[in-house]
Amino acid sequence: MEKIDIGRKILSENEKYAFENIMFLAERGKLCLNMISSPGSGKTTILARTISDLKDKIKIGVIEGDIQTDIDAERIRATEAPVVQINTEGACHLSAVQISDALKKLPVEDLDLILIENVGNLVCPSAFALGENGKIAVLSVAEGDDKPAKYPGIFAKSKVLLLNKIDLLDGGHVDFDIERAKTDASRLNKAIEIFPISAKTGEGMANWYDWLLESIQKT
Ligand SMILES: Nc1nc2c(ncn2[C@@H]2O[C@H](COP(=O)(O)OP(=O)(O)OP(=O)(O)O)[C@@H](O)[C@H]2O)c(=O)[nH]1
Ligand SMILES: [Mg+2]
Repeated sequence: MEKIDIGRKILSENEKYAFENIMFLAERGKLCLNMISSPGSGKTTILARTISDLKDKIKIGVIEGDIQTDIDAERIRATEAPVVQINTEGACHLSAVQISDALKKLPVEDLDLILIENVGNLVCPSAFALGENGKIAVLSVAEGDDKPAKYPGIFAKSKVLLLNKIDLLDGGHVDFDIERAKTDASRLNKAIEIFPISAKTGEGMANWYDWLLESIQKT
């Protein structure tokens, strides 16, 4: 019986669109980052605060990925940034063809930066290239400091790790050893930049903004 390797074929189709997205962005000199984390680690909160805090410096467009609803797109719309919502209707990750369609709906020429919020999940999104210039992993201190060791894929592939919700460390509400998370992530990925932040209080966000502005300059 002939063996059909369906998994490989789907990935190849995704890679084809990812390559088209890479070309589309490169021709226009635009930086595009793919934000990945578990549900609720604070992706949308980080995006909204980043847009507001940098509004006098850069124009940011957002592609929101969720299984259902446009709740996150509404939160981004409140910042007045252009946003496209994608509903995957059950799929646990965004795919490159969805990003290709979304890029056509954004005013890309007017933007300095495109941020993609992937479907909340530490596993599948890391396996599907979207044509982005880099992945940004978010891990909140409420999730446990063992996550880089237990879910290595995303930490191995990301340019930046945002350790969010550090405000919760004050008062001992959660046990999270920042040094352990940093050591484990750096062991998986020597180049990863790690910024402890609180999207709620703004603590540490300046380091993330400096990295973003420098990366836009280099693109
Ligand atoms: N204490 C604290 N809470 C935060 C922080 N950042 C986000 N939150 C809260 O965490 C919850 C989830 O935040 P979201 O921004 O919706 O998380 P998300 O990663 O976008 O979630 P999904 O899109 O569902 O995957 C909200 O109640 C936020 O107010 C933070 O730095 N500190
Ligand atoms: Mg969100």
